[in-house]
Amino acid sequence: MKNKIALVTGATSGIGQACALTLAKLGYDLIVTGRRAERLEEFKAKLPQGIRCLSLVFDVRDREQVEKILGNLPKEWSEIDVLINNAGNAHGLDPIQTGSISDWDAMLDINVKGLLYVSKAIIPGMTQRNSGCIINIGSIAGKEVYPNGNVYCASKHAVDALTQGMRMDLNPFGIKVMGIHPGLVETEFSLVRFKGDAQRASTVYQGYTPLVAQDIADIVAFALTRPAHVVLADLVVLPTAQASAQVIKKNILK
Ligand code: NDP
Ligand code: 8X3
Repeated sequence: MKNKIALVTGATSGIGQACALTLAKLGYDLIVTGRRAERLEEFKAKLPQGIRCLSLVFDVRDREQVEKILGNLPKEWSEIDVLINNAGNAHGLDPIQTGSISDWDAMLDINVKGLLYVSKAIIPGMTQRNSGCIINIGSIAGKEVYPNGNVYCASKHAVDALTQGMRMDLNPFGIKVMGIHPGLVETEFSLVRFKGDAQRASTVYQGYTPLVAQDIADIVAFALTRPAHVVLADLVVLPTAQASAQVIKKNILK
């Protein structure tokens, strides 16, 4: 019997890569995507034997590319069972009055429109087959707003709304739609947010134990191994030290 197929966007690092590897260990064949081709090649070398992997290099912002690549998958890769919409980032952490429009464009184009473009390419196959599962990686920033988080929070609130909307519209087709909303996870996320400033990025995770990407991957694996009649619809996952977007119990180093 052939393996199920999972497509994971943003599998070049962090949560996406951990999810992809964990799904491979569960026996899924993988389609992994991202802009950094070499990272995807390195990733393939980590896969268990017998797992097939197709890597696709594109920017989720590029609607034409998304349609061309995902609309013309080789036949043996065309029946996608699981879509993990993970690709995304924050760009900047600035008050609305001084924020950069190109950062705003990046967050809305990647986190919201990119997720829509990918979903639009994959959902028709799922509705035709009356089966499938979509997991959208949202954020605590999609449940709360915090100072200077303005547009990133708006983009993740949009992901939350789209997750709920997808669940309703895809309900007649028996397609599971799940929203997983992490709090602070130590990945390349803050490095991207602070434009390569490693010093500033590392301070985000100091003084407490943040989540790691594998914590989210374990939850994705749990969600995907529930029986057919169970959907883990909406889940906020925080490090124990975090009570809300801004309430974090930190050890003050003297
Ligand atoms: P990383 O920066 O480690 O990973 C981001 C991934 O998204 C990379 O694989 C990157 O690939 C991909 N990506 C970014 N922009 C694009 C693009 N334009 N086109 C295609 N792929 C893109 O961060 P995380 O793993 O932490 O983030 C993954 C998701 O989790 C994001 O949606 C993020 O918002 C969310 N999240 C993260 C939290 C955290 O604290 N880390 C908490 C809550 C949610 P490449 O650069 O190769 O294109
Ligand atoms: C990432 C977590 O708190 O930086 O979505 O917004 S946070």
